[in-house]
Amino acid sequence: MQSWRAPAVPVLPGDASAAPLQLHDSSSRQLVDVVVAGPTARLYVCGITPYDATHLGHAATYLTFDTLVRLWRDRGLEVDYVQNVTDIDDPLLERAARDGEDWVAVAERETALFREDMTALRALPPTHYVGAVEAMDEIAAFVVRLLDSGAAYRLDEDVYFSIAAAEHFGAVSAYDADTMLALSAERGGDPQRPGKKHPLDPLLWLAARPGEPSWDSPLGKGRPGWHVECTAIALNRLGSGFDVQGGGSDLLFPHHEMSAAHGEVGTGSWPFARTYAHAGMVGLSGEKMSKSRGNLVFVSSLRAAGVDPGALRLALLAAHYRQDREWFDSTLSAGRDRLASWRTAVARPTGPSGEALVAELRAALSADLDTPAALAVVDAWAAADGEDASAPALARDAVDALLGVSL
Ligand code: 5CA
Ligand code: ZN
Repeated sequence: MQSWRAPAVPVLPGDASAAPLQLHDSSSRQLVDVVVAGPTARLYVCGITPYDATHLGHAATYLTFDTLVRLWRDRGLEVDYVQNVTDIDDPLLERAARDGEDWVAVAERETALFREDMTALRALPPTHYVGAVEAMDEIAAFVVRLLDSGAAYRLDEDVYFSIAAAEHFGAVSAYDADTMLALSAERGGDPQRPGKKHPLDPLLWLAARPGEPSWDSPLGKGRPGWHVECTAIALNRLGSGFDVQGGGSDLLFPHHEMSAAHGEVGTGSWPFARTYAHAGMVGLSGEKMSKSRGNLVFVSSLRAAGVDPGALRLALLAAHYRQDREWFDSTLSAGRDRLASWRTAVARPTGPSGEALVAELRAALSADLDTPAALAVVDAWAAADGEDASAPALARDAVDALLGVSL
């Protein structure tokens, strides 16, 4: 799939690797040093299911991983960044049927809008942007591999994965059995379906249903389950043991647990990802912002209303990514105020040391992407006086390179 246009990223002076880059790893439930072997960091971020426009929760999650990409780039690393688009799945078909639209048209329109939103927010594009439909053959081939290995089984014409076949099943989320069962039912699983070997076993291939799209494959006509989509797309581009898998916290189980289990069985190697990073949920009026609840604030609506994407970006970065949080009108106005005050500050002829600002920004962001601390560093710089004539230009570059905001 076509990705989107990359914004220019200024190169900053000084030692970008003074502090180790730390992330909270959901699997070990602790902060870990993210140590990249070699010149290229490998990142997989779960992409959208394009049945509706990008809301602020999505945007917050993608900007979290954009911050990580920017930090890696600042450290002189190349980033091999893969993001998928779940452009065939039940929610998409349901929405298209509800609105009397063609599901392909819905997916194309909403994916195009997502690209526009990401471009406006200055998110760095993935190196591989891959739709499930275009990856159909490789996903089916991966399911065949799982069947051949004995880790998958037929139920009627469908194919399921046997979680019992994955030695490390449960290690990604570290959830207990009851939690797993509850989340499976809530998040697209079918623990009640009779005939499965284990209630948690996830669908790998759904045989063609009347009136639904399906694709020819060695498995028969059908379409893939959700988790194996990400497994195949990730492994075929990044290989096993890539550096970070990212997404919102609602993906930890079952999605990331199952993707990792498929990967383990399909490749015989573990871990699938070395670190699992999850962003908290953004809510509105006390509820998770979600399409099914209908309490959405869309990036595109705010853009259409004339909101500066830089203000929106600063509003979204103002809380720590792991914090579940609420969106208020005041969140946006604080972002707007901050953007205005930073713009005023970089328009000054001189300011406090630019080198110190860069070092402090790097330190804050390297500590588990602490964007609130990073914003406070720039606030303090903007509020103080100084004699450094190169500082305003350097501050502008640093805010651009590390926070993605054009001042
Ligand atoms: N296509 C799958 C991933 S393979 C999917 O979950 N799509 S999605 O459109 O539902 O979500 C896209 C990303 O946004 C996921 O990482 C998800 O965890 C995140 N997300 C969804 N809702 C919120 C929210 N309210 N707050 C923060 N992140 C969210
Ligand atoms: Zn995914």
